[in-house]
Amino acid sequence: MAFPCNSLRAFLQHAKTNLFKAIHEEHNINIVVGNESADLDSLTSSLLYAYINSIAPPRNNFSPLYVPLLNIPSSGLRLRPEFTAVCEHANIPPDRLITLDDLPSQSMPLKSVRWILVDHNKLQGDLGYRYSSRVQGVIDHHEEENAVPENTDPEPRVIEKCGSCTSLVVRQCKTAWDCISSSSLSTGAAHGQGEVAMDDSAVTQVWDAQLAKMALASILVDTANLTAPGKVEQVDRDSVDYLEAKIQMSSKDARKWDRDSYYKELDEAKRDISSLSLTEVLIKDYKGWTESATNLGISSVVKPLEFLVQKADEEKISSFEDQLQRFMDERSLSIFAIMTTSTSPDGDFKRELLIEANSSASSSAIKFAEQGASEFQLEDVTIEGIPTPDQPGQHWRKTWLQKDVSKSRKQVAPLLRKAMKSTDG
Ligand SMILES: [Mn+2]
Repeated sequence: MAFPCNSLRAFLQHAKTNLFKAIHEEHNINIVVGNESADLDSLTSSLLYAYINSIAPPRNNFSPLYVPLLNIPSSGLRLRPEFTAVCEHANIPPDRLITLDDLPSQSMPLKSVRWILVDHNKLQGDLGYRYSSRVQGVIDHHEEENAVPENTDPEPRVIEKCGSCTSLVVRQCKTAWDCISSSSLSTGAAHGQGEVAMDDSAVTQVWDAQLAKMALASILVDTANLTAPGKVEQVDRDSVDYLEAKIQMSSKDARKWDRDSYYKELDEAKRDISSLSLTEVLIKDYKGWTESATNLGISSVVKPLEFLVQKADEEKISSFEDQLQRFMDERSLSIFAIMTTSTSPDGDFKRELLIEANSSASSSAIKFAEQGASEFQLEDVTIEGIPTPDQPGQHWRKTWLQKDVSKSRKQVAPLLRKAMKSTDG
């Protein structure tokens, strides 16, 4: 049965309970999962999609239960202070978010499950190994991997370039969301939810505003408040308009709503990584791939390389170089890249790229460097504390300033993976 209209907070409790039941009683369930970097976009895309579809499931659904899953263990929540900020605005206790720790152990995989991918279009890692054949639906803004079947009916199959995947989820869910809002207003579905000071319509509008603020968080962060060059598409603008209109409908929220200060608050929360160790900074926004039996990892970091070297110095455990090598060894990586973003005090946005390759993969890294030099406008740069060895055939490392700041991991990862494929054998 569909979930009756209620708050996001109540929905998460319902979803967690039903996931638990599905594991132990083996009834059908849909899991809506974001990518393994588990950034804001993955969080909000999966929450929004699961919430709307649980209340208004499509016809011929596999199950009316949609569980939003974060593709990290719960220990990873601590590394994402921006989640705490968003959860507060959406009135969700962060410990109610559903993570990999809530899935059954490897020895007893879920049997009656369909997966819907948001913010990626190929299940990677352990989930991919176990559940790739159960994927039925995708909404994503990364490069097409041709891993999801052509026909995903009744779930969508949308892969389209834009700033934030959440914008595509908003467009997809608009009609259902409007139906939910108007029918709960007319039937008084919100009655008796403990918010005695407000009438039913005001309660529904507050729930809508909380959901809208949650969804807006990642669109604003991913598009730098709709200003990022080369990233913002019409669907991002339309979705922001739509969500802001939802906030305006709740008089309680409309009074306090200020998009610029909301964006600033989230951006600051996201950049506050001072309490994290170097390894935690590298794990915080990390993605991995396997090409031709070789592992690649890319960490996105919101501070410059200089900050990371300093972090290693302060920790006094081992040098930056040694910590990188350990990070690679622990993940069996042959190539590891760090992509940084930062803004100077004068407001200049800067991107850096570091690539580190073991001797077995150095030819792939060199190939990427040749092709990427013009594509990303890479300019050699020397960073104090990061030596660049240049014995041929040995361990390989290079640091660049990436002058084309419009290109992110979405563009760098495919070229690196291509270089790894083409140097195979
Ligand atoms: Mn995304």
